[in-house]
Amino acid sequence: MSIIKYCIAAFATVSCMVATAQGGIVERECWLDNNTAQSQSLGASPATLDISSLSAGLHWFTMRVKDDQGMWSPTLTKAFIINEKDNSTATSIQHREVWFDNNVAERQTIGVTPVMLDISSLSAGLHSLTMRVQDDLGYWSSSVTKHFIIPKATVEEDSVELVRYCYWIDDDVANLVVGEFPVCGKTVSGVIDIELDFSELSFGQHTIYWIIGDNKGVWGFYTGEINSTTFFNSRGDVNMDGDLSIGDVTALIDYLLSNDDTGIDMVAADSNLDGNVSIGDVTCLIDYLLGDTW
Ligand SMILES: [Ca+2]
Ligand SMILES: [Ca+2]
Repeated sequence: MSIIKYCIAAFATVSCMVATAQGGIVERECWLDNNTAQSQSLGASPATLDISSLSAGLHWFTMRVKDDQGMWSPTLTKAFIINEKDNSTATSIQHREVWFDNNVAERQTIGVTPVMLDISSLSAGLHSLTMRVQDDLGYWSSSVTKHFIIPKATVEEDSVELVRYCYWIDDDVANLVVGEFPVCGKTVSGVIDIELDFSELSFGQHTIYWIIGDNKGVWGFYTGEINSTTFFNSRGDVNMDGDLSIGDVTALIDYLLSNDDTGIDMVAADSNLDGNVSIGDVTCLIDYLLGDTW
């Protein structure tokens, strides 16, 4: 219902703008789900609209106004979703799963935290770790993903310590990111846990480049080379078909209504990167499809 209130508020804004420009609004009408045959007249805003007969799912609200010159405004359409009633009474976590590098097929069941994960088989480079939990009603949580880098070398000079890193994506060297290691030392073997900012990265294939800096002020000391890893940013590819389309919006809405994640990439579904899969991700996905930017 709050979406409707938002639509009405937008309607009030449009009404005000038109009224200012043209001298007054004399008629207002709206309709649902592109059904112009059943358009309804509205009173002056704020107005209320009865949506009690609508089923759960995605719906569309469209409105327009007419000024005292007889001119109709352009229509304004907003999407909204009516959820199934949530009768959840979950009380505890029953299962926990993790997987590396979006490889959901090889996910592992883990026990109560803290747990140790074997990463000895992972190659040097960029990796991701994703986790989710299931409650006692059988519902899975949204997945949470962290990225990390496994370095590939050690240094031999005793007085040198590796203290910092920098990385950039594709050819965007101008916006490279520099940070310091949480733990410094002669070697950085193991995992470097770094918060990588992919929030504005477009859908598709990218390459991340990184170098390591030592306490002598030298970058790339230990190998003298720039490291790189090519990866695919699948953010928003909810149905996992390798493309970003309206089909992903549909798949996301189906998941929100059914809570069935079969065939759903829960990591990619969190398109607004807030750690949850919700209606907000639908909006974010539609905005990206329309504007080609996150
Ligand atoms: Ca897709
Ligand atoms: Ca989200």
